[in-house]
Formats: sequence, C-alpha cells, structure tokens
Amino acid sequence: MFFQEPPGRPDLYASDEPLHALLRQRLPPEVLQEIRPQYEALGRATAGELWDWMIRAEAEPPVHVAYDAWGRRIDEIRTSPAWEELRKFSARQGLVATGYDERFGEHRRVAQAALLYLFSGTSATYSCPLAMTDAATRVLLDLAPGGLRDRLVAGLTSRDPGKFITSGQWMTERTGGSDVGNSETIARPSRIVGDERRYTLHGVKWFTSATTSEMALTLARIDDGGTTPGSRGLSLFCVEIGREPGRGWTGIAVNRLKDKLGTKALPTAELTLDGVEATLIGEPGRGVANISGMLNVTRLYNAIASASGIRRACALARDYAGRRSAFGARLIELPLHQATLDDMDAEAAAVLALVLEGAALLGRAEAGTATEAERRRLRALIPIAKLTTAKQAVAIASEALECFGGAGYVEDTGMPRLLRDAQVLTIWEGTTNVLSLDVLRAEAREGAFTALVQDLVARAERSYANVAAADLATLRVGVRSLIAQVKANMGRGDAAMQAGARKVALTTGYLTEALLLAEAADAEPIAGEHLARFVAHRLRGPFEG
Ligand code: MFK
Repeated sequence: MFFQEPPGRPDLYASDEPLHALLRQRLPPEVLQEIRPQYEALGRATAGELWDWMIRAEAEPPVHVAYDAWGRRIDEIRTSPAWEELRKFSARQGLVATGYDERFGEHRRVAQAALLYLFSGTSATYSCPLAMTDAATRVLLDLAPGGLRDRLVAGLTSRDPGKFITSGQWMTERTGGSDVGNSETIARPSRIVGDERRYTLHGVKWFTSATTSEMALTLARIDDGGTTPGSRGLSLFCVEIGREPGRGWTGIAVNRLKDKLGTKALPTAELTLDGVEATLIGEPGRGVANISGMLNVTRLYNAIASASGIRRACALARDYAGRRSAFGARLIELPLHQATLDDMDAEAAAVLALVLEGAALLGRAEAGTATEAERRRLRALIPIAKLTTAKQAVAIASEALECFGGAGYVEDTGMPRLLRDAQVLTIWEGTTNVLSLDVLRAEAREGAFTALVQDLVARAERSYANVAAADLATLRVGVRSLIAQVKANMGRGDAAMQAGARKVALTTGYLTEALLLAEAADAEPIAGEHLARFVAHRLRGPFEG
C-alpha cells in the first residue's frame, strides 16, 4: 500500500543561497564572520526546536480565563509553554538586542534583519511581540523621559531570558484601525513622578496584539477640562502593565481574545482601560507623529515576516517536489512544476533583496550615517516594502499550497497555516491602500517618493554584470513608465492621485526589487537568473517575450 512521504524540515539558512549572497554583499567580512555562526544555529533551529515550538504553540492557542473558581476577576491569558520557549529563545538570540548593538555600527539592522528573517516564519508569529518590542525601544530611546527610558529599555533589549520583557502597541479602537485620529480613549492628568507626567486612561482598545507583554505604547486624548478632536488631539502614552496573581490587571479588564483567521498562537485581545496609569511620551497632541517612529520599525518587521514566510513556503514546496511522484516522475523533474518552483524562488530572492535594503537604510539612519536623500528614500521605502511584500507573501503562500495538491488544503499537514498567517501581513500595520496613501503624504511633506524614484532612475541607467540586456531594457522602460504614470495622475488632480496610488506603490515595489536583484547579480550570477524570472512573471505583460 502506498503512503506519501511528508515534506522534510529544511534548514532555512543552509539552503538559502540568495541570503548568503546578499549578506556577502551587505555586511563587511568581519561582521559577517562574527554573526554567521548565529545564522547557522538559527537555521538548524528552524529544522529543530523552533519547528517543534511552532507546532505546539499553534496547537495550544492562548486561553482567556476571566474569573477564578470563586468568582474573582483574574483575567489570566494562558499561553502554551512553547510560546514561553519562543520568548526565551528570542532573548538568547538577541533578536531585538542586535538592532541596538553598537558593535555592528550602521550594519546593525541588516545583521538583525537576517536573524529575524530566519526566525519569523517558524516562530508561530512570535515575531509580532518582537516587532512591537523593538519599535517601543526606538520610541523610548528617542522620546521618553529619562526615568521611564532607563526603567524599560534595558529589559526590552536584554539577551537574558530572565530580564527580557516585551511591549505591545495598542492603537486600534472600535472607531477605526486605519483612521487612528478617531480614537476615543481619554487621558486624565493624575500626578507627576520625577520627570514623568502620569495620566489615567479610560477607553476600549479593540485589537491589541501580544497582550501578555509587560508594557505597551498607546494613544489617548488628554482631557484637561476639554479635548481636541482628530489626530491633533492624540498623545502618546506608555502603560506599564501591573498584574497581581488572583486579582487581575491593575486598571485594565480583558474583555475577550480575538478569534482570528491565523496567527493562532499569538494572544490578541480587546481591553477596557479603566483608569490604568500611564506616562506621557513626547509633546501632548503629537501622539500620531510620535508613534510613527514605531510604525516604521513594525512595518519593516512586517516585510521581514513576509520574506520569511515566502522563503519557508518555497523551501517546503521544493522539498516536497523531491518526494512526491506523479505522471511517472518526481514532481521536481516535471518541467512545468520545476518552472513554477523556480519562479517562486526568484520572487523570494527579490523580496529578500528589498527587505535588506530597507534594513540597511534604517541602520544608516539610526547610526547617523544616512544622507538626507537616503532618509527621505527610507520614508517612502518602508510603506512600499511593507505593502508589496505582503501581497507577494499571500500569493506565494497560495502557490505553495497548490504545490501540495489536496494535501495543501488539509489542516493537519500544517500547510493551510502558511496562507492564513500570510493574510494578516497585508492588513495589520496599515493596509495596502492606507500605506499607498501614506506614500503620497510622505511625498507631499518631504519629497520621499521623489528620492526613491531618483534612486531607481540612477540604478536603471547603470550597467550590470550577469543581467540580460532585454531584462535591463524592461527595467528601464518600467522606470520611465512609472514616472509617466505618476505625472499623468498628478495632472488629473488629487482624486486621481489617490485612485492611482496603489498601482504606483506596487509597481515601485516590484521595480525596486528587480533593480536590487540586478545589483546583487554583479557579484552573484544566480541573482541574474532570479532577475530574469522575476522580470518575466512580474514586470512583463502576458504576451511579451
Ligand atoms: C510580524 C510582525 C508584524 C507586526 C505586528 C503588529 C501587530 C499589531 C496590530 C496592528 O495592526 S496595530 C495598528 C496598526 N495601525 C496602523 O498602522 C495605522 C494605519 N494608519 C495610518 O498609518 C495612517 O496613515 C495614520 C494613522 C498615520 C494617519 O493619521 P493622520 O492623523 O491622518 O496622520 P497624518 O496627518 O498623516 O500624520 C500626522 C503626523 O505623523 C505627521 O507629522 P507632522 O504633524 O509633523 O506633519 C506625519 O508626518 C507623521 N507621520 C505619519 N505617518 C508617518 C509619519 N511620520 C513618519 N513615518 C510615518 N509612517
């Protein structure tokens, strides 16, 4: 009797040639030499303990216990022991800490992004609490009063599992996840402690991820005898969450956990803030602007999670193709299946190239070595990278399920999870449309899109080794068409600009990926092959050669 051999557990570092090549291109040899053993260990973990914890954490999703047996409100959120193992692993590997490690200078974010890329897809979305922890660190370092900063940053960036803490980010309210300016939560002045202005918060936060964290950043409207409507009335606060065993949370009630399509291991809750104390961060009324520093980090993490999910999906599909036979051959030997897998790998390489460019620019901006043009380019690149890679993550996850045939649609193969977990990447941290409009605003404020396009023009005009002339010609035409499209939209007025923003953003994302692959091809011919495939299936029309 025939039984199909299941897919194996690929080591996601050892087999990732594009990653090896891009890291050689992006990191100085001494940095790469220092951190490579960690990449190798993480790769082995993706085939070992991370895989086990991921399966277990998904099988034991968080449970909200509102009351104890005697009717006392306890609001415990019980997560799997495997979720705790993922927390400890993250600390030991310095997944947040590496982004602040001065030893790596401007390369810190690339070094870190590669770690996160190896981790995210096999982490049961533990990458979400890490994203918000990292982003909170950035905001506290940039804006928090000294006392608050000193109390929290050491824990957020600790490599010691006993000291490592995580942060949530509570932005979404019933009035809107995208239109944050409608937030209803009120902040009432309470007291001053040292250099900290404390308030009590009152309202409902509708969608709070990583709800088991020790702290959270959130927005509220200061009420000092009256409130200011809209986003100009919002201020940024840090909540240090107090929980007493058997007595619930101090000043917060957990209403319920969300029943989500995917990210099942990740606790996401509705909370009522009922007088919880919080510390003001930055100027009153500058909440949206101040939390934006956080959004830039979490959006990069989102793009990294997309790249990681894509890579995992491709690796599983390829592994399986070597084990499954049909039509008298292994799938890997069938030309059309082989071509499909090659196209998927090319897309994975393109996405990774974009993500590492975002990380490189962020690292330079944070280390103070970015030029003014690079800072503006980063401002546009982050939303474009987030929205483009998220769409690609859904497409590739769907393709990977197809590579498994019916098995890809059956829960206990683990494959459907790839698609469910990818779908959130287009939604949280700003939907495709919201981010496309963000690019328009960033252009209006600081010429961010112009800086990005200027860089694309310069890249398209260069010559490259290992890139076919026809492919480079397609990219040159693509950049010219993009500029023409933007000018045409501008000429038709604001509504046309908005209506066309998504197409412009996605086209820019794909062109950036392609031109980054072209650069990688200078040193690594394989990148030129990936580019050829990527150009053929993403950037050429269906009837072009
Ligand atoms: C796997 C890892 C993934 C991580 C998972 C985390 C899970 C968390 C679940 C969530 O989804 S949390 C909620 C995420 N929510 C969002 O992402 C909100 C989406 N909406 C937006 O991004 C809107 O564009 C925005 C709320 C920012 C619009 O609000 P406004 O009030 O219309 O803001 P406006 O006027 O555009 O900008 C206000 C100020 O902020 C301006 O500064 P100035 O006042 O100085 O002019 C802007 O320049 C600044 N700003 C806005 N966005 C910025 C920014 N600055 C820098 N970067 C940005 N991205």
